Amino acid sequence: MEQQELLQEISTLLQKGRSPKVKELVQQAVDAGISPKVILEEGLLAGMGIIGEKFKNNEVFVPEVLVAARAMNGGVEVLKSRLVEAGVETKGVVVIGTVKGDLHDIGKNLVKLMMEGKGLEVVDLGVDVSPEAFVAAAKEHHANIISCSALLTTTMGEMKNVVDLVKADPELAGKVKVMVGGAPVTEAFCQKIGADCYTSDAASAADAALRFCME
Ligand code: B1M
Repeated sequence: MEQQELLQEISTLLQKGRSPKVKELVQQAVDAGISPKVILEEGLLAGMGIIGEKFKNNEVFVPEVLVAARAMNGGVEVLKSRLVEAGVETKGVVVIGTVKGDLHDIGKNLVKLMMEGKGLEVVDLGVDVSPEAFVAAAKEHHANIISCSALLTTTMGEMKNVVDLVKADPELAGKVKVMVGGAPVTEAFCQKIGADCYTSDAASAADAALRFCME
């Protein structure tokens, strides 16, 4: 199969939620020498983008989106070791999670992967994480950064609660940076809530986190 055809097939099968087949084709693409970044962006994320549009237009519903998400995670799993450089020493600690009330975790998982690839230790709190849990974990793990993901306009406000709790805490204020991201989040929103950094994608989130840890 040609490179473009293979990437197209990965996107199509992801949309159909065919997880084992997606994994198989991602492996085939890796073996064919296609870069993991291209496989991620032009195969997996392209397919997820189409599902997102169809979801918005009520052409597909939650069950279809869920199986597509599972296939996306399956594909990312195959790419994982190639996106993460092996054996890099820890350069800082990041506590990451999807905010309270929000169950979307694909973007958050990508951010985690990219940060690990930069040699950062990432403590993943999962989804539906309360501001208190972010703060408690940052203290427990002596984190440099709290990284919050939100995919819903109804949950992104939780990021302000995280920022406010950090600022009110003498142990964390001025020491722990709060980074925010996710589809509805913007630079303007980041500034409005007083967070330290917004990035639009996982790779730039990892670059920014590393910069903070090197300061
Ligand atoms: Co949901 N969902 N969903 N969903 N879902 C969206 C977000 C939506 C935009 C779809 C739509 O209507 N077009 C819409 C939100 C509308 C809004 O708020 N304005 C929506 C809705 C409405 C819902 C439900 C309410 C649906 C319902 O039940 N009626 C429900 C809510 C559940 C809840 O959270 N409480 C729901 C449920 C679900 C599923 C469970 C079915 C599934 C999630 C499965 C999972 O994550 N394990 C799902 C999915 C998959 C989506 C879409 C289709 C895809 C999201 C995704 O994974 N994208 C999404 C539509 C869309 O976004 N086009 C949609 C791929 C991912 C890589 O992108 O997460 O944006 P993203 O991450 C990017 C960047 O944003 C950035 O890096 C990544 C790329 O490099 N980034 C960060 C992310 N986090 C970061 C953190 C950082 C930095 C960068 O920190 C520093």
